Amino acid sequence: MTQVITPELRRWIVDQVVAGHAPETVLQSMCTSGWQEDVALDALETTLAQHLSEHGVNPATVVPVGSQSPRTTPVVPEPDMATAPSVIDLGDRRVSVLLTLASPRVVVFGGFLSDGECDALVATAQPRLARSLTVEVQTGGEAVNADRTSNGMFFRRGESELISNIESRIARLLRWPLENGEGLQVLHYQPGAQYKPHYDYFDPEAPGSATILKRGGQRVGTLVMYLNTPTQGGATTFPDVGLAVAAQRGNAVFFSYDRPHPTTQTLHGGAPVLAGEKWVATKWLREGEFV
Ligand code: PD2
Ligand code: ZN
Repeated sequence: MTQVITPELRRWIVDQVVAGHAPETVLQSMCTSGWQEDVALDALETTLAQHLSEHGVNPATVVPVGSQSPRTTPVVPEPDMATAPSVIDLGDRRVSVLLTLASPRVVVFGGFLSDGECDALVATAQPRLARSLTVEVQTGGEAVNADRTSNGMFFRRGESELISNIESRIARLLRWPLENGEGLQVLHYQPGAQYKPHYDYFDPEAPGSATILKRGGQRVGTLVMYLNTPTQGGATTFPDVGLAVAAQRGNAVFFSYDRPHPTTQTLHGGAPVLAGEKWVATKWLREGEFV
């Protein structure tokens, strides 16, 4: 039977990729819903090549679906800073670039979330909060940690339209597949609460890391989004370089680490909240698909 590539299918393919799904994932979905693999692959490649050329990208520079290298996507999550933009247009939102640092790689964004999104995240997270756990690299499990005196919860990836919209925006901003993201975590800090300096990657030498790394490999990037503005304190700090990013509602701080090593200088913490409260949402990005 001949399978026909309709304009609707082409539009669906573009929508999936624009939403941040990896082309390999789109191919998989098409095969699962009955498309012959060679027809699906052809539809995917011709549709994406046409879409890219319409947007000024030379398709010859883009890696075929399924091939490993060379790649045009960055090796770690990274916004497109090629033109040193002051504003990045993500389609549904224009995000400003407030600060960039080369090493450690840190970028601070303004207006990443709307006030409505911040309020909706807090309201949905509040009834599901529990004392924050940290991943225990010794055992591969999770445990209460005295260095982290916040309450938290995880949303499942794509669990609501609100979460999907934010996850898709993160994928577009950081040019990293949506599937490589862990579920969004919301943290609530009361006065005196803090998150002492730590690294977000998993220590490869620790006995529990092998279990953790099975779910998508190492973490390679973090986006901390501020859902409110604490009255005093609560900055995200990078002690190796003396940087403190003030928590301001709607803004976000991104940092990446291309190796699980302190030489990335990505030691960072949440400074104690001195007055008021602090709400953040964190998205951790893995090397591969987080399952
Ligand atoms: O809340 C913060 O500022 C913060 C600081 C350090 C959050 C995280 N790490 C994290 O969620 O990993
Ligand atoms: Zn952290």
